[in-house]
Amino acid sequence: MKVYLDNNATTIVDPQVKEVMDPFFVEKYGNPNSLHAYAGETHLPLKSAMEKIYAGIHAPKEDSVVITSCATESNNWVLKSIYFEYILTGRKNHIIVSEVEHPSIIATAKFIESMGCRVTYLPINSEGLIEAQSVRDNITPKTALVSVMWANNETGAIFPVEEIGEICKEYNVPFHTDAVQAIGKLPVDVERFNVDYLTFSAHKFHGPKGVGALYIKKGRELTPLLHGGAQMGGYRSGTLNVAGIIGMGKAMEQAVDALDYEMSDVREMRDAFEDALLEIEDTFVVTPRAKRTPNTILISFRGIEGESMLWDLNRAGIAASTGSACASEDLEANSVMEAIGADEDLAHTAIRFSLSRYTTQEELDYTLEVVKKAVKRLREISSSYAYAPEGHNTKS
Ligand code: C6P
Repeated sequence: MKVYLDNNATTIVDPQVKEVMDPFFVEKYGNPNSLHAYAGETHLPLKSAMEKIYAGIHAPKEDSVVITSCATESNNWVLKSIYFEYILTGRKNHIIVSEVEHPSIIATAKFIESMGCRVTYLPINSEGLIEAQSVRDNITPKTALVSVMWANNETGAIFPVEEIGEICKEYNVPFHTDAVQAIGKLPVDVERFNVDYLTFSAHKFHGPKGVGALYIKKGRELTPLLHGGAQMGGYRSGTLNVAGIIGMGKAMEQAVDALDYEMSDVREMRDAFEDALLEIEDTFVVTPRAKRTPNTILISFRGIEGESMLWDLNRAGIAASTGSACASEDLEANSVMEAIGADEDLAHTAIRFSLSRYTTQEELDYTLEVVKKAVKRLREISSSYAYAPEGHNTKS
């Protein structure tokens, strides 16, 4: 059996998404900016895709949604533009981010920090959550941006974007949120949440890879990312990724349609699976369920290196991760576990299971059995875990 439980890293492309993209490779391959019929046949499908994307995040028509190549690009763009617009010009000197943002924010923040910007990294509490008050406490008249993710990719923790949006509005500080892990899992509404910039990426909600986006509220201008032929309103020049945009539009429409299923059925399956995992002795989950996206579990099995568990799972055909896919190869401790101050042993034991609307009960039942066997086997050979088969195990 093959089971895919790494949906926070990427998702299967929905077959209907692939179907709407297909004609735009070999049949309808015109450049939308040309002046002939090949171009013309891309115009309506592109318009309709963009309408679906706007509707999915409740973006008013007068605002901009610029299609990028991925969320990493969108995140880099916001922070570097803020640097160009505010820091370099000396108008402001400070930004605020959370300490558990995706590396595309953290590494960019560190880069602009090295160029003279002051950066506040907001800590998470013991439940892996940010307190909105910490944003208020750190805003100064020189703050040029607050960037706090909508939901964390490792724990699924949902951050208080509504309150943060309110605070930023009160102080007139631009608010950016990385909503990569929120689209299709939580209701996303840029107006209600007072968001100025919002990042997302199609491959996290059953769309194609290589297509991301940045929402920009009217009046919150950004430095163009790519100067050139003035596509995408002059923000990001370059021939449009026609098939990708059309795929993202369809994926967004489906994400909106499937939201109730995700928030009820996927959540129920996740909760039952998590209950069963927690029956295994010495297992820990950091963030309370009600404060998490419906599909995510970050769980620690004391005494078991995350990578060893992944090895056993992989041999049984199950795909999971030890955290963020882009940090999985370095064998470092899970970054969120470290940030909450988990002890060194526990920080190395985290496994992330992330479900999707394609996950079945049968797959979860099978995974549970494999996990139980792996825990038994790995604890028997663990040097940091004293294992007693009768259940009298003691913590190291
Ligand atoms: N997180 C994970 O395993 P790209 O690939 O550039 O479209 O997305 C980057 C990105 C940005 N923000 C968040 C919150 C993300 O979760 C990701 C991707 C994957 O958690 C791969 S590292």
